[in-house]
Amino acid sequence: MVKAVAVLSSNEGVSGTVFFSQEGNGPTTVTGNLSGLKPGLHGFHVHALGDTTNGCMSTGPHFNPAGKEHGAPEDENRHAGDLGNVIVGDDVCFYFLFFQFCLFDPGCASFSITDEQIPLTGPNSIIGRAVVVHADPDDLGKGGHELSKSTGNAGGRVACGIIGLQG
Ligand SMILES: [Cu+2]
Ligand SMILES: [Zn+2]
Repeated sequence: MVKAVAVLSSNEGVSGTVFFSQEGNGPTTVTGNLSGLKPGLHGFHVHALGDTTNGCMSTGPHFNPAGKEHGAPEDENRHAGDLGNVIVGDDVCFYFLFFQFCLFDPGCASFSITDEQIPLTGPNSIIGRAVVVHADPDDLGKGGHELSKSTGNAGGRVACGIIGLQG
C-alpha cells in the first residue's frame, strides 16, 4: 500500500486535506475534505508540477502524460489529472413558528474518488505533482467554450497543495 497526502491552502480562505492510497497496481483512492468554497461545483484536478513558487499558477497544466484532451473522469479521451468536480452544498434552512433558521454550511466538500489514471508509483506517478481546486465548475470538455478542451473552463485556481508521500 502506497499512501500520499496533499495539504491545500490558498490566500482566499480555502483549505483542506486530500489523501491518496493505492494497493499494488490497482486504482488510486482519493478522499478528503475542503472548506471555504462557495456552494456549487468546483473543478478538481492533478496538475503536472509540484511548484508553488508563484502560488497555484506555477503548478502547470493538467497532468497529461498521454497527450489527450480535457474530459470527464469516465471518458477515454481525458487528461490523467482530470478528476471532475467536487460538490459544495447550499446552506440548509427551515421554518419554525414563522422564523427562518439556517444551518450554515461553511462551504465544505467531502469526497471519495477512485481512479485508474493517477498511480502513486511508476513513470506516471503523481507524487511531487499538485492537486488544484478551482473557482468554477469543470465543464468536463463539453461546454463549447474555447477552454473546454484544455481546462474545462473551471476558472481561477483557488487552492492547491503538493502531493507528497505519506508513511
Ligand atoms: Cu485544474
Ligand atoms: Zn484536464
